[in-house]
Amino acid sequence: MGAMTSGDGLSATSGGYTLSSATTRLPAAKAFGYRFTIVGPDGRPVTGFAVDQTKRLHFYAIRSDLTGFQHVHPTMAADGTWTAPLAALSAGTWRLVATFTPDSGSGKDTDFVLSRTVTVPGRAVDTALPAASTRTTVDGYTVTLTGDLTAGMVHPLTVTVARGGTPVTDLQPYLDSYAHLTAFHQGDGAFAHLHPTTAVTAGHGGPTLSFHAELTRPGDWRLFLQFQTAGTLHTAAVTVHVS
Ligand SMILES: [Cu+2]
Repeated sequence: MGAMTSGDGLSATSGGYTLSSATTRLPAAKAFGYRFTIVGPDGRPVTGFAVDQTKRLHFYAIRSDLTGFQHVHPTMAADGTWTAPLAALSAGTWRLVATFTPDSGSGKDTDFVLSRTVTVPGRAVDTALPAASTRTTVDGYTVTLTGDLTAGMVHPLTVTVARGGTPVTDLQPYLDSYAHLTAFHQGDGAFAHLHPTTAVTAGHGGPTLSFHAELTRPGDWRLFLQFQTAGTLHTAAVTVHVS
């Protein structure tokens, strides 16, 4: 993780680096390997990336209505061509987001967030964004958020996980953390990765996890909290309002 951030996930180019792909349409309802390169300031595909949260590149897919969240880890060929293994997408417009930190060149130590949009053909049906809440459930787990969020400032955000009213303490490490938290802004799809401040010190964690939340814009954001128990990954989604 670098000291600076370049891009808010709304542009394919930032700071001289470009998320480049020949693909603008993806097939409907069918798994797809999305191929792309990260082109550096010298015009060539970047092949050297620093590891952040155990991966050299993190990749997300989100539909324009903030449904359909996917978080995958593409593989890179020697020439710098990445392939992201996307599960089937529904018809509509999708934003594909790559986050990475070059390990050399002018972008060394900078966290980049670049994106492109793709179209999936067919009749697109939008889902209304659920109302803002401090609580959501997934797979029998209740996730509760605590923290006041103001745009453009860093705020502590605390997440508590319970099951059947009992605090959960068997969270397994996932990507060097007990939970992975990302957020997308309603309307423009701006991206934020919320960095965990709870260190992984044991084979199991919970029930309380702390994050640094820095959400750049006011409005509603859809948060996706990913955590693992007994080898299974859970993804909880909740809408939060940022003033
Ligand atoms: Cu990732």
